[in-house]
Amino acid sequence: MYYNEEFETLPRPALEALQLKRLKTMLERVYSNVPFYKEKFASLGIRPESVKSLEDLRSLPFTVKQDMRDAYPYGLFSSRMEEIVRIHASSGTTGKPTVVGYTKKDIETWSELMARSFVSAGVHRGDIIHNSYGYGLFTGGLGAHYGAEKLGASVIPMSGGNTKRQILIMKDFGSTVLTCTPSYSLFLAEAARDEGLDFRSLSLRVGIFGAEPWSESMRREIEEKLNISAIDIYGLSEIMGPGVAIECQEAKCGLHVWEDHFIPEIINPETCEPVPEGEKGELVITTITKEGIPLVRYRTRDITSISYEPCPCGRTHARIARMSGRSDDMLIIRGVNVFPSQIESILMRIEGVEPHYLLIVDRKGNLDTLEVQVEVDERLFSDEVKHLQEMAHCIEKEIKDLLSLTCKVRLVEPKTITRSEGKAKRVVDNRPKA
Ligand code: DLL
Repeated sequence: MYYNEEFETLPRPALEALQLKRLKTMLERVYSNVPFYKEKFASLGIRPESVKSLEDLRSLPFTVKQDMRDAYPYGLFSSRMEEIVRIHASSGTTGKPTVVGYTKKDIETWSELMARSFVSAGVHRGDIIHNSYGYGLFTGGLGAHYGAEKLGASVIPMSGGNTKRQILIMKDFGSTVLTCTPSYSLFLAEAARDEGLDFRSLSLRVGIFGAEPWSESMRREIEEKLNISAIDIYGLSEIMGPGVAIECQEAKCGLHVWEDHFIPEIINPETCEPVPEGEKGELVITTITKEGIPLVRYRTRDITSISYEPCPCGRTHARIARMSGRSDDMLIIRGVNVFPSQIESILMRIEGVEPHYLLIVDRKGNLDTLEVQVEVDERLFSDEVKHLQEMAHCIEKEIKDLLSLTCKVRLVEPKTITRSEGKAKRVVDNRPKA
């Protein structure tokens, strides 16, 4: 089953011809509308018309998260603000988020790609989609929502949180599809069991999980505990949001990248040279139809491999393997993207806090936990305990305000945190590996 059979099964020569045509149009667009790209291309002596084949893409410069930060908030937009109908944002590396804008056409494209993704996962009209991705600046909630409506399924806009209510609604409304982070699905299953509810008695059939790394063993656990088929979906706000790539229910082996809208490349993150098909490297994506904020060779920092082997489902779009890590230090804790530098910038604003800290990430039950250990001025320890508690709560609140993430702050005496001789070790991640 396809949503858009013509494009999903386009023979590769036609698909590549379409990519090249769209790539050229996109390059013209950013060259005339985005000074950042005009200057970058000019400094390398490149003009949009220098790109004559898909291979020529390799001569173009990369775009990185820092470029988006430098252009904060709207500097990389390629449409006038009058054309932008939606704005989303995700974590930047320090205080400021990365901002993306969508034109009406971008929202239509995104909705279609999410609708295709739903069908690829085995979802159809008549399904009741329980959408527990967060609604808001995060792209998960609204991205899945618009795709579900485009498909013509019924969507329940649950957003995250309030687990007991989620379970009640899932049961009473007869949800057949669950969309949320993989860890939250297991949390829901556990909470349901505590309520005396067996997931097997529900109508749930399919789960579409992403926004954080997960593993094949986690898939097995989810499929067993929720009695569903679990599908991996990938995306990132910079490129669009959820629905950049998804597994098909037929093969569940690699995620099809919607190549009529995105050109994927895999590079060695150190040398930036392309790696051969099937070998692991960093995923780089060029958007070829976006209007609001098209990106040339965006370095996602996600590690995967690519395969152009035909797939039993009949889709001709390349498949990327399940994400196996990142080439930077970004953590994903309960679906929230966290850079250690963001927490550091909060800590360093607080008087009495020393520049020595450690983030301890763990998994209790099925939920990620974060403890922030930080050294504070010795004198604080001679003060009343109340002061220390107040300070810890204040830091917890600042982190919650910036990242929407609940954590535990533990203030420790100077020299408690082990010093490293080389690069400081800021993170201990005790979660099971993907
Ligand atoms: O997480 C978009 C999304 C929402 C994807 C819902 C899937 C489902 P960001 O908040 O910008 O966007 O985070 C993007 O999350 O670069 C990956 O590191 C990670 N990520 C997303 N999907 C997966 C996945 C959304 N299926 C960052 N497996 C990406 C592993 C994933 N990591």
